[in-house]
Amino acid sequence: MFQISDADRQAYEDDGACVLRGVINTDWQARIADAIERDIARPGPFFHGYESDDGVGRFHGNLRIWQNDDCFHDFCHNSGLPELAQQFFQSQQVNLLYDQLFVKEPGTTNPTRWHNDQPYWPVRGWHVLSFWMSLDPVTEDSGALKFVRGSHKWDRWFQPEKFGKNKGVDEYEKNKDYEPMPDIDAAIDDYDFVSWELEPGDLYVFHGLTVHGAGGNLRQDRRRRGYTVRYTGDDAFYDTRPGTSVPLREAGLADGNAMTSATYPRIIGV
Ligand SMILES: O=C(O)CCC(=O)C(=O)O
Repeated sequence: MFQISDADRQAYEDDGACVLRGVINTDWQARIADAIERDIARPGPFFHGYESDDGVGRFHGNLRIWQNDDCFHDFCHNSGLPELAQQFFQSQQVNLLYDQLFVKEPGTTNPTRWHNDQPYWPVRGWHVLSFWMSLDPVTEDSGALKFVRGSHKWDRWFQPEKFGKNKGVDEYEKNKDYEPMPDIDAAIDDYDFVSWELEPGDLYVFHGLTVHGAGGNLRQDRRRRGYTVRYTGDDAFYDTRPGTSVPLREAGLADGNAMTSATYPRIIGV
């Protein structure tokens, strides 16, 4: 099993994001690449692709795809990612939150707007993270993610907004306790960022409250097939606050419940 170092865990705790190299083997990469093509050809019920900003390229988004495809199901449960999440959380239990695709085809200029994830999710608590991988090399000009260093500790909950003109589900209620995302691009020198280029097999690891975004895929020679899997640990509880993503709500859970349910299966622990 892949073992994280103390430095990895410290970077995740301090900065809200870190990178792990060479975690996902080529067999898994090939299987996920095939599963992505299946999802693009026949997306499941939570498809939320975005119109391209300028009519060029294509931005395919979809979530909870593990429930629709055996390969994603197997990967979320049996690839070693739950054990990796456990190492970051130092937790007894790990639950799957959900998985999601962000495929930017060559020449898709749509940026991924600055946001933090946990306001979109019906979860409170500290043990909430994402692993993000790409089946293609990722460079700044193909849409590498950028993270605002330390922003997970701001305890600021930014109002979810759509990532673009959408096809499919993706609408958000207003939550009066959320605040609008500041115009980070207009004050770029005021922020400290971390970002990395990735090779297939590498992972970004980031906290649910870390502010992040990405440019478009300006490359003509390369796709950016981003796939992310999110997990929770002991300190994570179902939260019915308004503003969260409707497809991520679980009718069977009440406010404050442990996450474990059909939608958020317990993978490690009892
Ligand atoms: O891949 C992207 O462009 C966005 C990814 C993202 O925001 C996330 O995984 O939370």
